Amino acid sequence: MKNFSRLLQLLPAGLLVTLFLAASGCQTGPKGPGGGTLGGNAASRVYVAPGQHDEFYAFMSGGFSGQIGVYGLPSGRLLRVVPVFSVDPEKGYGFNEETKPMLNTSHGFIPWDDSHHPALSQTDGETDGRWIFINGNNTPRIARIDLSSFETAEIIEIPNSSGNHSSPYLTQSTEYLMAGTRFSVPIPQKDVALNTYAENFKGAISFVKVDPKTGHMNIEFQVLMPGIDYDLASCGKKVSHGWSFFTSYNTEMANTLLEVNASQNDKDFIAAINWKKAEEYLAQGKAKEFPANYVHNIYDESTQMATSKTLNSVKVLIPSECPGMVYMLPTPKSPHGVDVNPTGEYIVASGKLSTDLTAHSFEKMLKAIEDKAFDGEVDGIPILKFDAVLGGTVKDPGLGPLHTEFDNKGNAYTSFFISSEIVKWKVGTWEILDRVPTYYSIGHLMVPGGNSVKPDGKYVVALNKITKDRYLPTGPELTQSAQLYAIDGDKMELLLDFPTIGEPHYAQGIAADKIKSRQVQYFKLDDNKHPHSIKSEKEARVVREGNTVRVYMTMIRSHFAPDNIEGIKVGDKVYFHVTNLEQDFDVPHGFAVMGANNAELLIMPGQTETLYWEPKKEGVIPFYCTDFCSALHQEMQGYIRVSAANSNTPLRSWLNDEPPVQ
Ligand code: K7E
Ligand code: CUA
Repeated sequence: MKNFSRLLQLLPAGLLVTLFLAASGCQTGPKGPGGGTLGGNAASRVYVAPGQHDEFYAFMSGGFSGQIGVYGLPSGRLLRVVPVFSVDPEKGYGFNEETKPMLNTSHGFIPWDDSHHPALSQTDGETDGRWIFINGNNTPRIARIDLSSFETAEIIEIPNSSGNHSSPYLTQSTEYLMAGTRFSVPIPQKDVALNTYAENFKGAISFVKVDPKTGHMNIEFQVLMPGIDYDLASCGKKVSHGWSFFTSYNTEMANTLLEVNASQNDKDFIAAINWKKAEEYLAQGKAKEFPANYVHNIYDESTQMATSKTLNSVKVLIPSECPGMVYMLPTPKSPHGVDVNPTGEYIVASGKLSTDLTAHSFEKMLKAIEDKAFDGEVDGIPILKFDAVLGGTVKDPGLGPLHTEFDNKGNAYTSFFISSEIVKWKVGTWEILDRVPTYYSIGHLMVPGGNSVKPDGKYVVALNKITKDRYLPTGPELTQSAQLYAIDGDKMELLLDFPTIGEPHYAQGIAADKIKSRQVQYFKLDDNKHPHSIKSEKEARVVREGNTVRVYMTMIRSHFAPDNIEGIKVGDKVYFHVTNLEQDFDVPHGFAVMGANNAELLIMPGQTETLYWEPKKEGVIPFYCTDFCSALHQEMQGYIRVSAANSNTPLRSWLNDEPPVQ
């Protein structure tokens, strides 16, 4: 490591960047399992016997898959993929009429996003198992997933933002989610020359309020920041509750060749925002109304439908008009992650191109503010003196630090992308205690509860960027992967490699007991307020209004009602409103129609979903259940007769008892 840090001091920024790239191309680290360095009992420590449950849930972002992967720890078994920003034909998400509105935005229907940072809801700084939030990076959005059903319940678009990366980071009782913009843009948007960046571009940081009962989100206010890139965030806790911290890069305000032009300054900033102060200014009417255009989608569990609402203004606070609300903490060099330790005192920044890790002290920050220990200002925001806020430095820890998590014994774990390792160090003494290699090139890492006031001290998960030779090759791209390490001893120990869905960025972990007890086993039919639900086979029917046909259908082991339908015509607009009458745990039925330009429906017990279909040709079209639900699952099928547009085939439907033709 010593040699690396000498190198870092000597090299210009552009070359450092080359090192970053090289790290991803030519890893030849020591081998783990198979290479002989793994302790003999590792297998037994991750073994969860058949029929047993894992101890923790791990929620991993899917990155460019736009989903969340749910795994058990320590086994690494994939339990579920929750579709969030991306359509999922397996579950019909984004294909059925009920969930399509979830993906509405001010740009129209968007079937995909890039999701990085899951955040479990917290109460008094501890994870509470109610919801998990996650960002959509590309078209700025935040989603809320209900952890009693593992379904996406709400998505709100973030206006004036672009690259919703430093998001969502929540306060200790989930009062707010922070959402900082990665790209600065003109606010409000307008057509300007790109070389007018310095005068025209700004960065919006949004404060999304969360209703403590329902979890519903709304954009309470935004803070209009200088036009730099806000990379990651973290909220204060305990002593620092009321503040939030955002790393930034590109304080150079470059708009081209950032890998060189945004790596010039010796220090960038951590923006410290006093959101309680911001609330006061908001209450005093200091905010300005800015035009905005954003969409808010909510899934209603009782009607089982999502609806979208468009909003058109947002309240904006301007730091120069709100003294005491924002300060800048100079931080070496292009910091990526910022992480507040469990006591709330230290704000740890991972300067990607810095030789050392920097921890700011919250107490010293308050003192520096009081003493006006300023070193200039930017857009009216005071810049605090670096030495006045510095709490400590971890010397020469490794190369390319990205993120830090904490355990319950006052230790910190930092991921190093270039040197491809996890380094354990002591908060307060700043000494390095241990290091382990990761295969390969770790990004985020996660200790269950590791960003809360009460971390667990058993495991750390490395979320890796590349796997190279670790798995059977599968064409040009190998599986994405994670690695599990034990951290309950003095030395970290590699226990397990396991593949992941999409590219995992951040993850969250929580004791299984906090989630297990909350689970919905089925939806009560009596509570089903879907406007097109039916509660029994007797109500099954087909109704025509002009060329719109609605099929009211039920499903129960092992038949549909009706299962024979006649009188559908070419050019009709057909809606199958299908209700699963089962009232039992784990009995979904599927519904698929030959040639429908759509996905299947996968309907949970007590739920109603709708498939839209436009028949294009005369003939007979089969439909069937896609989920093997009973010994007679294969018999769960039916027929639809499609007649010519001008035919007079009467509209009829039946199950077993064919009605007479009128
Ligand atoms: Cu470091 Cu998007 Cu949090 Cu990935 S980010 S690694
Ligand atoms: Cu229902 Cu198979």
